[in-house]
Amino acid sequence: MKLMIVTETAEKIKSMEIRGAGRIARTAADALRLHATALTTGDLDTFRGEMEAAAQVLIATRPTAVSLPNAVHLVMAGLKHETTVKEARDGVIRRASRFMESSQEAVGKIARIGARHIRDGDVILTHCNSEAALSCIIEAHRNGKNIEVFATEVRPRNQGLVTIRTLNAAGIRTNFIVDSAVRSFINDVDLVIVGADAVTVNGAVVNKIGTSQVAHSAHEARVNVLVAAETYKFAPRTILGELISIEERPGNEVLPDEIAQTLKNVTVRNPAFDITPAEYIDLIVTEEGAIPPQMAYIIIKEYLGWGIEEFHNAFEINLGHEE
Ligand code: RI2
Repeated sequence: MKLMIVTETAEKIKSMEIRGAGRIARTAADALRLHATALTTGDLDTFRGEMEAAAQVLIATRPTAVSLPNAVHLVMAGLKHETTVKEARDGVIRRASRFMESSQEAVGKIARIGARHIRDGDVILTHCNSEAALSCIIEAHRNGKNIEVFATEVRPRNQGLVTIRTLNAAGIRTNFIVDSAVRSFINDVDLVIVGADAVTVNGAVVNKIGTSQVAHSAHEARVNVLVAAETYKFAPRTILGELISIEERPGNEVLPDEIAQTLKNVTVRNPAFDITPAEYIDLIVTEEGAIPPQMAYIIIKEYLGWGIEEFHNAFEINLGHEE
């Protein structure tokens, strides 16, 4: 009963009713805030245990967007030092509220910084539906720049529809294309702008499946690729060489079960994300400024507070003496 808000939120994240790396993170933080508010126990250990269980349920929903565990850890940080239930509850509420607010502010800052990299007359291509990426495009349009957009369809979940509705409402001239048409139009494009679900320490960007093909085409055509990503999308554990796991979603998102069942030799594969190497990315725009992808470690260390030495201490890793 007490976990209701958490399980409901988790279901909505899993089914993608709530989607987009930033929104997933804010919604998870909010669910923890509401959960802490609803917990009636007077026992600190029970409170901590209930919060930890809720955090695990939320983190387990989707494996790729690092914004989710980063947000959950931010909200839960401090819980082990708080000494009464009231202090712990107030702490969770304060940290969750601060995260939700700063996450929303970050998108506004990214919009202002990203818009500076868009020139009057630019034709921009975007893939999937990223609040951070669209905010840059809309800000440039608001600044009076005459821009035009190519937006992909984004099979199989069609997030491109959300993108074109937003661009249309903003009054931006938009071309809607199927995913496989990117290379046919790339020579008409001046700049690619996409979002991110995760950024690794070596500057690789994990984003909606197809992003690496878009970036590859752009690289071949010498079109710049800009990634709009809040700092909480950077993945601290990649410092340890940990890989980002790529979510594979049900095959029936791609091919209806009635058809798939008649094709006994066919397996439908449906990875939701892919990885674009740093060499295909020109700039990552964060709320702290625009950086080349090779500087990702600075964001992880300076803004998320995770340096290699923290990992060294936290996990007692004897660097250089690993088996
Ligand atoms: P914002 C989305 O994932 C897309 O891959 C998008 O580029 C990324 O999150 C970032 O979105 P999904 O939830 O946080 O649609 O910029 O699988 O909105």
